[in-house]
Amino acid sequence: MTDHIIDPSIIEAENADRVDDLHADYESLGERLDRRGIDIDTIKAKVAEFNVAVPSWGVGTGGTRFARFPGLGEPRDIFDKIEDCAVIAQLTQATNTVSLHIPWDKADPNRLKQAASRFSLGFDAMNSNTFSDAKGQLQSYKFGSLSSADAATRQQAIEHNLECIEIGKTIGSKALTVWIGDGSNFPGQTNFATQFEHYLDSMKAVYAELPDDWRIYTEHKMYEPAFYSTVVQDWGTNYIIAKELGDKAYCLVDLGHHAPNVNIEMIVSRLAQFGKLGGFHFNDSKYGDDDLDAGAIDPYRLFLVFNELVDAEARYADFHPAHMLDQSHNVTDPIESLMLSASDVQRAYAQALLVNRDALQGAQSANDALAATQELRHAYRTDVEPILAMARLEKGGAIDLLGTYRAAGYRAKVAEIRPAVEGGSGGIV
Ligand SMILES: [Mn+2]
Repeated sequence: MTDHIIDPSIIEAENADRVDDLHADYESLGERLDRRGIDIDTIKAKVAEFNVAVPSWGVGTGGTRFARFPGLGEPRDIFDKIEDCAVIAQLTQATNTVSLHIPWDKADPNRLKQAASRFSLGFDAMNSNTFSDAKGQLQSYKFGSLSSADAATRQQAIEHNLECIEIGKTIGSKALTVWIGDGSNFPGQTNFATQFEHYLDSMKAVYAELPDDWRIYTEHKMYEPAFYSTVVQDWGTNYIIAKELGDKAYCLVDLGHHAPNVNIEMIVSRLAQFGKLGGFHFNDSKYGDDDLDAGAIDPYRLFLVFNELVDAEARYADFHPAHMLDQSHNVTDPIESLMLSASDVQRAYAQALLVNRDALQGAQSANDALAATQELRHAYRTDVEPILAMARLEKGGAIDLLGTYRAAGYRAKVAEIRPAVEGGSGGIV
């Protein structure tokens, strides 16, 4: 029995106003796809199965290094965050797991499990934090953590990651994501080789304690908070790490962690080809690691990433990368942003499923560049919204995500019981 935060009768009433139009749109799209040899129900079934994890820190209002402007009714703790995640899952029917961040979300693991299972939510990857100092910790991470020059600091960072695994084991997580802020701000500040050696040794100590049915994801990022060099700066280094650690180690691709204009979809293809693509942190960016909503700036790039994923799905056995949103909401209601982002990730997947792979391969073999790229653009230009909405409707979600969420008045209701806060843990990772 799943508890519902939004009264299902509100969703039903909102859907009732839109259901006739949706059926007409779905039928019309179905006819057009049929002419292209595509069965709309097959696409819808795949979309319905697709899930993307919501990060616990995403439901709090984000901020920049300049300021943070709190929103109304922000979650006070992890249990409020789980309720916000339950709202997103209820309306989108596309986000059935939550990804926790330790120590931000530290609580009795049994209570965490109980709170999530009330809403039929599971837990995605655990995220460790050695990029900031937790209250009362003995060693500071100011000059690094897993790669620190100081052995005691490295040991503390290893133990923190092991604690994340322990918590994860209790709540049913199956993965640990490690992102570090380690690097340097000045040429000469650190020795690249020594620092990376320290990092690898520390990660090997963490990997040694990873349960057999777990995966460890390492996340690369080219800059920030270190501005001259970072230890895990790009996919090449990330691939080396995954190879050094072993079969349970995979690379995680955060779309915002690359230099502008980098061909991320090709990185996706390379990592998939060599069995080391672990998963994604979806977001969008204009200038750097902006953490804008997925699909907000360059939806075509998101589509091209999914084009590679659909290709890889058919090409490789046992291919199941993890999907998570990782974005920061500075000027929007985080629930609204996360709902629409989950939907936009699903949209890119649905569009990628429409690509005629045989036609594409034929054009590629014939060196017909224009026909090949037209095949992609044709799929991308198809408005798949009726497929997404129908998948939601059939699972009890909302045809119109934004309209239904606003009609339910959730934010105003929680604002009455959740006092306004300053600061908080909405961050960028
Ligand atoms: Mn990330």
